[in-house]
Amino acid sequence: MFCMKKTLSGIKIECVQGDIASQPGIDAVVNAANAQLRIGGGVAGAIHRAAGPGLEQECRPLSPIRPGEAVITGAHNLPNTYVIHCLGPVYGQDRPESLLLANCYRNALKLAEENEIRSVAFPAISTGAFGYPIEDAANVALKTITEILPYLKNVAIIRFVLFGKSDLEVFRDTLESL
Ligand code: AR6
Repeated sequence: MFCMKKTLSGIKIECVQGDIASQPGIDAVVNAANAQLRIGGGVAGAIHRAAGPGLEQECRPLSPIRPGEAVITGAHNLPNTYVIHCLGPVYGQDRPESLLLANCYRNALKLAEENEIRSVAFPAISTGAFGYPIEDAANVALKTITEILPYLKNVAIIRFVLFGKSDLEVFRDTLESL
């Protein structure tokens, strides 16, 4: 099932095809959230459905969040310990998009470090309902985390979970080129 693994600065980067709501063995999964941190479509729908209504309850006092921001909660019925909720930029609307998308990855990894999290799984934030082109989003995601890797003390595994095969291929090719 694993499509690609690469170790950079001692940290394992993986790209896999799958469902972000079904990642046992990973400490924290990242939600491509909406500002209200409510159940939605795509990743947010899958995460909230699998986590159960307790997740929305825990999220309520933490919302709204702004593009690029991240907050952390428990994972409820998901097979993980934490959910890190990131609000990606709406492509063509929240500007500058690449900075706001990079902030999602930076802020998510900052929370992971603060909570002594060892493994994190990200979806391709903003590339669904928010319309961010997948090649550009893969570049931002992988370049941003590569810059941060040397500073990570707790996080040892970063997994990208891509829903579609073509999205996986884009992430894999981008990772290979780093
Ligand atoms: N696991 C992994 N990836 C998935 C899954 C899944 N279960 N489902 C979809 N994807 P999106 P956004 C892919 O729309 O663009 C929501 O309604 C999908 O193919 O989930 O940040 C929220 O409520 C795409 O490549 O997130 C917000 O309003 C990527 O994950 C809004 O959409 C992100 O798609 C957030 O939009």
